[in-house]
This record gives sequence, structure tokens and C-alpha cells, in this order.
Amino acid sequence: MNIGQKTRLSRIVKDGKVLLLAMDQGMEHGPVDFNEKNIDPEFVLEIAKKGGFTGMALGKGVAYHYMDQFAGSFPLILKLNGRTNLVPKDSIYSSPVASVREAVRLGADAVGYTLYVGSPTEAQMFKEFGAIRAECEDYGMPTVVWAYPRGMHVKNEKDPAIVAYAARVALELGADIAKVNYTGSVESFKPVVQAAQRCKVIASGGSKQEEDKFISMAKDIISAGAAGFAVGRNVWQSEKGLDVAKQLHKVVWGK
Ligand code: FBP
Repeated sequence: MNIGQKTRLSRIVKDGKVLLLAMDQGMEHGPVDFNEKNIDPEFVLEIAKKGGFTGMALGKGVAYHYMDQFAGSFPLILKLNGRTNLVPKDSIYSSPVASVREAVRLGADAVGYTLYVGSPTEAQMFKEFGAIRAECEDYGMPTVVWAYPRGMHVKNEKDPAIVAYAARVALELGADIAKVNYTGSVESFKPVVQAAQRCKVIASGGSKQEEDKFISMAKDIISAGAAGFAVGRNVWQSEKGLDVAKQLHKVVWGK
């Protein structure tokens, strides 16, 4: 890791822990995830600003239109690839849509990249990420990999052995942080964290749940050894998003 990567990463990882807010769902799922309030990126970015998040994951368009207003409020993790939900998932593929250079120009502290491990398009995605990872060395940019087993060969995306495999792939490809789906229990998630070793494992939040259930799941994830979370809908779809953020902060850092 070079000095730029270390410096940028230190803004996102605090005492070994990470709490990211994600809002790339407009691309990944479509506006169906939003209501009248949270369809406005400003509403979500205000939560990132006030909620104690150590980073906000955005696509380049939202970063381009809104980040000047929030400069210095939180680190930006720029998602460099994306796809829509309209294309069938059998051969799922996420296309590069931005470069590391653009991330630097937008003031990013890390780049985010989705890898559909096990997809028939895996080889292409690995190749494209490999080139991006090499550029990250040049620019001093850390990487967060959304390591998602998916596609026609993956029967169960939450199979603990397969999620652990995806987390290990993130380590093998040089990611600093691997974002994975929770496997559903502390015991099944421990091997996922173990597989990734020095690549930090964070869990995604998933679709909106009752607040108590979500926080109890978050506690399990941390007790399995995860470094934290990258959450979206469970925060900004909540009527009490800042309250959920506060509780998550407590789960992650104990304060
Ligand atoms: P959520 O907490 O809302 O699930 O957000 C996490 C995230 O990884 C987003 O960054 C991304 O848009 C989405 O989930 C991907 O979801 P899916 O698993 O449906 O592709």
C-alpha cells in the first residue's frame, strides 16, 4: 500500500472500523427504492453528513451534481461500475462507467467496484477490475469491492461457503475492503471474515427491515468479526434515518 492509499484509507477506516452509507440504488435497482423525500440525493447526503458515516458510496453523476455542496463533510467512495435491474441476471455483468482519474478529480477517497463472482462474465469483470486496481496504485487510491456471488452458476447467493469464496477473491484481487451480503448467522459469517484476512469485511444492509431486527443483525455481524457496514435502504428509507445511524455507530464503535 502506498502513502496515498494509506492516507485516503485512514479517512474511511477509524480504529479499524468502517461505516459507509450507500446510494447507488438509483442505478442498481431504479427509482422504485425511493420515496418523495429520499429520491432527492440532498436528503440522503444530509444523513451521511450528520450520521457519523466514514464514507458515502455514490455514482459519478450524483457526485458530480451534489458533492461540491458536501465537500469535506464525509469521504466519497466513487462507484466505478454499474448495471440496471432490467437485464436478466443469468449472465450478470457490471460495466465500468468511470475511471480512477475521474474519481481523483471528483475528490474521492476510495473507489468502489462490484464483482459478480461466479457469473459467466466473471473473467471480463476481473480483467477490468485488474486494470483499475493498477491505476489505483498510480493514484494512491484504495478500493472497496462489492463481492457478490451471482449469476446462473450460483444457486444461493448467501451460501456461506460461496460468500467466503467471494470475500477471499476480493483479497486476492487487492481490495482493501470487501463488501458482502450477510450469511444469516454469526457462526456462518466468521469464516467469511477469516477468508478475507487483511482485506476488511463489511456487510451490506439489504432491503428495509424493522429497526430492532436490523440492529440485532448488525450486532451479530460485528460479533462475527466484521469491520462494519455499507448500508443504504435501512437508513435512508427509515423515518428515523439518523437514529438508525446513531445506533449503528454504537454497534460498530461501542459509542
Ligand atoms: P442496501 O443496504 O440498501 O442493500 O445497499 C447496499 C448495496 O450494496 C448497494 O450499494 C447496492 O446498490 C445494492 O445494495 C445492491 O443490491 P442487490 O444485492 O440487490 O444488487
